[in-house]
Amino acid sequence: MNTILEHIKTSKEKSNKLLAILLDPDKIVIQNLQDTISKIETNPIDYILVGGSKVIDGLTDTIVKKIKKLTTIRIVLFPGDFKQISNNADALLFLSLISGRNPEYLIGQQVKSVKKLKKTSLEIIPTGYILIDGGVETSVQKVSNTIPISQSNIEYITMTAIAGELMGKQLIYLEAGSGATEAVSQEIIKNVSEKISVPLIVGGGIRTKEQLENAYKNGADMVVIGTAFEENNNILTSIL
Ligand code: 1GP
Repeated sequence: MNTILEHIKTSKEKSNKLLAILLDPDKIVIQNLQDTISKIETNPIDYILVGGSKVIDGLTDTIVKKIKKLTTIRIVLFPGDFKQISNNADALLFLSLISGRNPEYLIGQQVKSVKKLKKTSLEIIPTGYILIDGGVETSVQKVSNTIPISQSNIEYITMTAIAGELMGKQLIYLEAGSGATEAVSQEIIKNVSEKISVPLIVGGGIRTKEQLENAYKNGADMVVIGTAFEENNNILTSIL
């Protein structure tokens, strides 16, 4: 099987747009997990992302193991903290919050994860994570103690993405924050996607078919949906 990064890159070359569902271990109702996963499986979902800003120790690993038993869809960790790294997933978005100026989330958490990563077979994908103002103060902003970039500052967002690519990031993730009231604008997605050559992930506040299609049309290679699915497990049928 291709690595996940190879699959994302090949999909980009072929303009096959990808969709990932984000499950936050902190918000999952374990008793409903089987039903949640079957709702994901009946739709063309490429990846399950698992992660959250505040997750109690050990819970991510427990949830990942349970999801693995229920589906063959590959699991990609999207950790808010190095303690969320689970060897039972398939890959790790090795995030660096390049929009922020907090060294802890630029390099500190990554250093803390090394002991674990040295012993793992997880596919590690260097990802430049860019937090953009999504209209509300999101958990990422609070936990990382960083300031999101204003949606009006397109040039700065684009330069941040380019700098990320030049630093060797294999993916760029434009994040409006979970539960954002304002998703990343079409203009931002278009500008960034035109200026970088690595695949572009977009997430935060995407709830409708129109938003999803617009993100794809403007150059998102993969979209991540969390809150909308969490609030209504049947939403995918109306979005896709
Ligand atoms: C959050 O980008 C993801 O990190 C998904 O955001 O929960 O708003 O869909 P939502």
